[in-house]
Amino acid sequence: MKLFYARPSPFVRKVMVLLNEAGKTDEVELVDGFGGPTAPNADVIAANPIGKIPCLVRDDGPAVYDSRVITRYLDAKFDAGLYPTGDAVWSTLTLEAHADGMLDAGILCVYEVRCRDEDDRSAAWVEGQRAKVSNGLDAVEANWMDHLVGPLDMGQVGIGCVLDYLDFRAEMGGFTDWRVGRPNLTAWAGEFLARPSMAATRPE
Ligand SMILES: N[C@@H](CCC(=O)N[C@@H](CS)C(=O)NCC(=O)O)C(=O)O
Repeated sequence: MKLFYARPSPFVRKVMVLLNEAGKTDEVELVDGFGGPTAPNADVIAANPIGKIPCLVRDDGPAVYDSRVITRYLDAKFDAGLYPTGDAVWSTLTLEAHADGMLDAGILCVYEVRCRDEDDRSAAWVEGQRAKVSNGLDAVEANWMDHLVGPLDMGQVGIGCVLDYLDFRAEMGGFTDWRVGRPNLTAWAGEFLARPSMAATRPE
């Protein structure tokens, strides 16, 4: 299998964390998939017409995307156990979607700087995206701490990827320190972000 990849991408990172947790990083060949809305990557588009990474090219079937589908696919293939069975799966999927929503908003803030000339940027629109991130983090602090300290799942991995991304792109995205006013999340992150799978995939 080949994975269109870029180390800074938090969506790619979710997939890499799962592979690390499953001990299956050798099963996937990493292929440079760097691109963006104003600099599309033709190889990525050939596999995923939306032009986004991660995109997993299977040896035995059509390409699989986006990140949530890839993680579900690899979890099933390698029996990784990062999605619970029964009704518990709905909380995991919702938290993963919640994390992805914050990442989508955060990436749009970064693209605003990377892809648009200064005169074309909208401060109000970027502020709206930052508010989605901030509201999302407040909701995690208020409602999801019991889930975060439970058995490892892709919801937790998604939140971990959000937090490191906000630090990594703090300057370009104009993100404030997510720790301020969120003591529970801060305490949880201290331990979670030190996991070997998180340390091995940190954005750089
Ligand atoms: N919903 C997608 C989002 C993926 C995404 O936004 N990837 C970014 C890199 S972090 C990308 O490929 N951007 C290129 C583009 O927007 O053209 C997923 O979960 O995989």
